Amino acid sequence: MSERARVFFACWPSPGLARAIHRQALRLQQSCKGRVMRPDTLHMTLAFLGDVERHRLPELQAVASRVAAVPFRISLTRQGSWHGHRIIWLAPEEVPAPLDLLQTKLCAGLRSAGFQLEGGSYKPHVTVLRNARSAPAEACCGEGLGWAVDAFRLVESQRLPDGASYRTLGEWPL
Ligand code: 2AM
Repeated sequence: MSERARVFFACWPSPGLARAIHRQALRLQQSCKGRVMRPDTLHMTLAFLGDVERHRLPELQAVASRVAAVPFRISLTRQGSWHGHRIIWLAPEEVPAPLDLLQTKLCAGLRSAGFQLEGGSYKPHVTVLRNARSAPAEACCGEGLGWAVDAFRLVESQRLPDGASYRTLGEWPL
């Protein structure tokens, strides 16, 4: 096992919601093409750390356990693309205050523990297609997919030829 782990914090949908997001991804794939993310890999990233030395993983877990945040609901109502239409995502119309606070507190805790994070504004989203060829024709994905977020995870990403494989290193309730 390598001495470094590629890690990030994210919210993970329930299996039922992941299936509903996946169905929307399959609909989008018909026009946008690209590769559909497997239902079990769908997530909304809170903070991406990149490569971290494994002996520091307990520090990440300690930061997460100190984050005080409350559960919240979002509705994935928007769909769009980035990176020349290669990434297709679903996103909430608005960032509710508890999501903003969770992400802000987590990032502040990580930075004060000495971890480096990219700057820039937080844009919560669930990537559903990669290597797509065109943007979604509609900016709205129907009535929206409701998501009651009540936990967040620390996850290790292993990049494999047929997509990423994710391993949960810890989960914290809100
Ligand atoms: P995204 O693809 O949904 O945007 C693990 O790599 C996850 O961290 C990715 O699924 C990605 O979410 C997110 N991430 C955020 N910033 C990243 C970066 N600079 N490089 C790779 N992944 C990043």
